Amino acid sequence: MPTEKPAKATRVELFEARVVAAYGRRFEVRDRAGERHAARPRGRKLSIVCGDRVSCEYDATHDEIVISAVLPRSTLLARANLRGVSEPVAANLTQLLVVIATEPTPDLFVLDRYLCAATAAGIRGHIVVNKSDLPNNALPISDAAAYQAAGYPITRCSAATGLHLEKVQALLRAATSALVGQSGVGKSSLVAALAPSQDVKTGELTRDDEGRHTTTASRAFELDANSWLIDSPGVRDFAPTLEHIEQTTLGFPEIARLAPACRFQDCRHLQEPNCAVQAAVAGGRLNARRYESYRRLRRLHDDFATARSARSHRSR
Ligand SMILES: Nc1nc2c(ncn2[C@@H]2O[C@H](COP(=O)(O)OP(=O)(O)O)[C@@H](O)[C@H]2O)c(=O)[nH]1
Ligand SMILES: [Mg+2]
Ligand SMILES: [Zn+2]
Repeated sequence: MPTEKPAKATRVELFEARVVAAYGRRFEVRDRAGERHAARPRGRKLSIVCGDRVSCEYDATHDEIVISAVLPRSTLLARANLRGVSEPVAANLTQLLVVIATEPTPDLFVLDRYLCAATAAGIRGHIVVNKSDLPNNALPISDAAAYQAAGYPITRCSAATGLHLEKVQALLRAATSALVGQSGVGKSSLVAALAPSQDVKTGELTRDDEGRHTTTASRAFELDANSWLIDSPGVRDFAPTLEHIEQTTLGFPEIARLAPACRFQDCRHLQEPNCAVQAAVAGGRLNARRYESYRRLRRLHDDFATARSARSHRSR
């Protein structure tokens, strides 16, 4: 009678960790004891982003750490790629700090789209106006008033001089926040000022087209036991994924407040008669630029929907 082979001793240790850096398909995880390890995902299917909590296995045979599973996420910030397909950006955020500055000139439409993405993901959106030491105001009073009326708080600060950094610090307490925005607005400078004990420079640095240094990866920094700050690479443009967004208001809080007074429940607030949103724009009660931003996002949404249905027809 053949004797059963003894099970081969596979020394695999399991542990939980947080993803603190993501470079494409390479990751860095931080375990409960605070140690950082390089890790690779098991298989191609796992979608992993900065901020994720993951189960890891230490494979002693190959002396490597493998991410075997992603634990359930409380929130997921996503963006739409050029085809309108959703791509995850960061997980488990409670707050999105969209940074603008005098330099580079703010694109308020990009700011709006970030704020919509935050709303769609159930994350608090907050505007940070950095480089407030410079003479030009990055956010004119009328625009600032429109954001405040919509319900987005604004904090003006300077990473360079330290002006009002204590306000930003208070904002970050007991939150998992991400800094997003155009390249060069000062996101990495803010992280360096707010998390001085951490080596912010450890992020991979490359030069962009204009020869400036930019971080190529998203990195999470632990501020204290329950406060995390994620620095993300600069972007030229950002489109929110529109799959989870509220269809009649696209994540604009001030439009959501007006929409119940529209004649049609599914009013798109474009040409429809008896539309409370169009009436508010005409009456000066809704900021015209924010409304234009809504119309542009609506157009993008429709373009994505058309492209999606064309693709599904072709694949049939
Ligand atoms: N005047 C001024 N310059 C700043 C401030 N914060 C950052 N900068 C500069 O803006 C440039 C871009 O900063 P960086 O942190 O790399 O921006 P990021 O691309 O958003 O991460 C650097 O030259 C910084 O020194 C600020 O508060 N005031
Ligand atoms: Mg940076
Ligand atoms: Zn309407």
